[in-house]
Amino acid sequence: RQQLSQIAKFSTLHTRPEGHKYAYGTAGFRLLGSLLDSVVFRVGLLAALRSRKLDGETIGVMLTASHNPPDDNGVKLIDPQGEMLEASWETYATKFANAETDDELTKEYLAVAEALKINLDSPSNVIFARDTRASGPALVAALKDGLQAAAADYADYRILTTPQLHYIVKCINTRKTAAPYGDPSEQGYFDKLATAFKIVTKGKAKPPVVTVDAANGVGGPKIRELARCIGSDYLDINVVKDEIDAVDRLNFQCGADFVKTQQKLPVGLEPAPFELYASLDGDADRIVFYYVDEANKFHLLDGDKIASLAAMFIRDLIAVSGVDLQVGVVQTAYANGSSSKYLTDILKVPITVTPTGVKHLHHAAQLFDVGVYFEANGHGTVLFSNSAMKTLESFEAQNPGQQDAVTTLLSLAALINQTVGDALSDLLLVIAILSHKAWGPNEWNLTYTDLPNRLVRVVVKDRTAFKTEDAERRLVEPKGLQAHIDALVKKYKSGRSFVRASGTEDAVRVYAEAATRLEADELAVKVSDSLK
Ligand code: 16G
Ligand code: ZN
Repeated sequence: RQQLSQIAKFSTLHTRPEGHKYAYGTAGFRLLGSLLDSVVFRVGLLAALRSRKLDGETIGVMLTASHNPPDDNGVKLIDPQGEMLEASWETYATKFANAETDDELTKEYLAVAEALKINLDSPSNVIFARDTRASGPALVAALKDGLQAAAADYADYRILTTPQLHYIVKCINTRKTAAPYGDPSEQGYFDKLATAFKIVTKGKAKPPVVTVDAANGVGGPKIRELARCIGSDYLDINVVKDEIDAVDRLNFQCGADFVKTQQKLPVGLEPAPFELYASLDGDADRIVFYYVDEANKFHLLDGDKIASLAAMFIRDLIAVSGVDLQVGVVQTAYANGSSSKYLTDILKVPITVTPTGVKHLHHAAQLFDVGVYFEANGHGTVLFSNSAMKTLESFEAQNPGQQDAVTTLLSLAALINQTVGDALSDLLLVIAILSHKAWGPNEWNLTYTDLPNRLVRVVVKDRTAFKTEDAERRLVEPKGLQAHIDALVKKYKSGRSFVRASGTEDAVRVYAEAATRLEADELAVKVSDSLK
């Protein structure tokens, strides 16, 4: 058929480098940009099929390698409601990428179409965008070839943050429904956030000034644009590390991943005491906050602190409004023990713990009326269920206080990008809450004190030998190891430790926390030693 011969023809322009094994993981395909040409072409084919399978709903393709070094790049698919690609399709992605020859590739394409009863003549719609990496334009060309070969209709949204593309995908697919998500354009995104932010903060204390480190990535220009839409009367923001043209500075000694893993300031930043700072990652889907005190000591406000702040605020609004809704929080085993204790004992908010990885947290959060989820690394969002939205929209307030709380909750639902963690939206959420409370970063930090903790990467012979249960908190295999860890943990006040195989690197990770820095370090070392 014509499509198959087109695929075979175009594929000769995007040959697969020999000897490389590709795998579609939690972050899609991610590796050196120079090794991705054939992969991105083939992802174009798969995106076309995915859209056909879903009756022509629009699928997104994002080209980014997030917090990775500048020479890396990556590609991932976005499903119609702005979620991550359905897990069963990850296998097809991996198969396509690894097909040895053009012929094998067309066979795989046909096999998927047949297995899933996809009509190859049906409509197919795909949109895509990229971050600021130098390898981006060439990969866009490869992607277009794939989409053209598979006869898909496509639109190029050029340079966007990852969450902006998730938002636009959802807007397009909900355009004709009873609950359209928004205008499917970048301007629509800015306007939606700006309007919601102004309603939420109206009449409240002037928000704290915030300085944002944009990791020299796509977030820099976007945040400026967003701030311009909001206006300086409502938001006082400085953007630093926004040299997107200096391509080798992307994520270099700055950005959310650097700040979180090194537990220190971006290099070159000279902070004023008790002022609020934030760092984004390279595609602006993660954010962490921090400040220094009068002794110039660094204090990190990570994903756990954001989740706790958001849960507290939403819980209080629900209480004031009198609506019958339950807010819950989803965490992973990496959440600091103090945050879990604060949520459970002080806020009395239920917690679900899931394995690491955004999709697990996202799904668990969907089970609450209002589900707050954040990984400690700063990726997260808040989900309002459909029924919660209906409850809020139809609620008849008995007094102005109730009305105010309901209006704020509804505006929060618009302010928050509910498709995926979004650094820009999360930034506005945090600032809005601080403005309501008339808090600075120090007051926020004082809600609870993190337990000292240590994360160690241990290279082992075979990481697949490490099997876990109970949301990765306990080892089932190697046999006997968990009992040994339990015995070690018992010796430390507020001790907790777990071991899991990394999903992104060939190593296992050991996490330990305890009452003091010394003890947390010692526990981490002892558990690590027991793995060898
Ligand atoms: C992936 C996950 C991230 C998780 C990290 C853990 C997504 C989109 N990304 O990057 O959420 O924190 O893996 O890495 O799910 P690890 O398995 O190497 O510890
Ligand atoms: Zn990212």
